[in-house]
Amino acid sequence: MDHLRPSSTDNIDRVEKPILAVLAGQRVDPPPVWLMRQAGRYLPEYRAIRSRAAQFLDLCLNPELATEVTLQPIRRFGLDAAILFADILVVPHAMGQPVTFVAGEGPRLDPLVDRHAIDRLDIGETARIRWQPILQTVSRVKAALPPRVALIGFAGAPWTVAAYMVEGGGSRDFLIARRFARAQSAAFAGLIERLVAVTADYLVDQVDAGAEVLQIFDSWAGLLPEDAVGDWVIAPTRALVDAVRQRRPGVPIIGFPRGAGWHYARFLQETGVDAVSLDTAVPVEQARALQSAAPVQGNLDPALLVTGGDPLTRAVRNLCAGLADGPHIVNLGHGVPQETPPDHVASLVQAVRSSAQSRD
Ligand code: 1CP
Repeated sequence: MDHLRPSSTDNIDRVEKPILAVLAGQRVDPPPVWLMRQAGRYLPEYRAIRSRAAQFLDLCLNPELATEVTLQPIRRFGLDAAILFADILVVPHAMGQPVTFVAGEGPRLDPLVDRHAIDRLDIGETARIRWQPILQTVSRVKAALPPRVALIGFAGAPWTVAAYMVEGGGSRDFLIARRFARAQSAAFAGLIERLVAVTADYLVDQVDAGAEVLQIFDSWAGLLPEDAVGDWVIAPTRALVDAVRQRRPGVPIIGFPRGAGWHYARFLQETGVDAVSLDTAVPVEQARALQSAAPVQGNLDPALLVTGGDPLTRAVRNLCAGLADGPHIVNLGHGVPQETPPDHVASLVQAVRSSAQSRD
């Protein structure tokens, strides 16, 4: 299998950073590890910093504090990647849609109700100015990271961000957004098109500031049936990947179409992402099949991280053994739960590092 061979174009960075080696198609043993939502409320040092910003977005837009919380899990656990501390809802904020985070309830946005509201959104330079502080965070983190640790930039995928923008906040089923996409499909297509353009600018700016890998979070891909997955998940992600590649070729892009189930293989094939992040529900056989086409990331059950102990250690060993024949980055199937005892993250990392496969 071609992708398992080290490529002759590997540069020094790739040799030094295990995650970049995996994303270039190499098998690394033991595999590199980082966790979605590795910074956050489960860490006491995060809570101490969080209390210094009134609004959650103020924290995201404060380069000094955001740099500190990005680095906290790296210092504590020695993970292989840092992920920029920000939020997918920075993009609606940059487009001029008011976004607030209500304690204990999650995000609130002034919902987009029709085509006029969508036409009024800021794109281009006006939006770019609003995310400048995030880029300062990226460069500060980059300068502070140990040489083996890669810096991951990210954005929400057009569908997931559009869902929050139309719904006006989080939801279990995003019925308002799904109904809007069906009933006003031309207006919704206009929103998606703007999000592709703005998100491409945002990701390119992150690369220029120092991001070495990009991840696109499509947290609500799993709510859609086949036709809508094609229209709102796959086509816009492909357009986004193409736009970023055209401008900054060579930066690996990880797609995370959470809940995509049967559509994972099609997503990988049609979007052109370099790697896929797998949610908890993907069986190991399917993960291995995907792995023959591209590196995979995932997919431990976040509940095991709360549980800890033998069940966690065993699951880590099984995962590492199950995906040891190809390129694999260890991660969760979704974010670190707030209830996680920090020591359990340390145990997870320890279990990964002691998982090297004996191959006789
Ligand atoms: O202090 C707090 O309580 C705020 C909680 C919090 C945090 C720590 C939010 C609000 N966002 C974040 C950071 C965040 N969000 C990161 C930082 C980097 C890291 O992983 O350590 C990232 C990558 C995100 C991405 C994000 N935000 C997603 C995609 C991933 C996923 O979890 O599915 C989504 C859907 C959001 C929206 C969002 N932001 C915050 C919350 C509570 C939510 C979910 C809202 C909901 O739907 O109910």
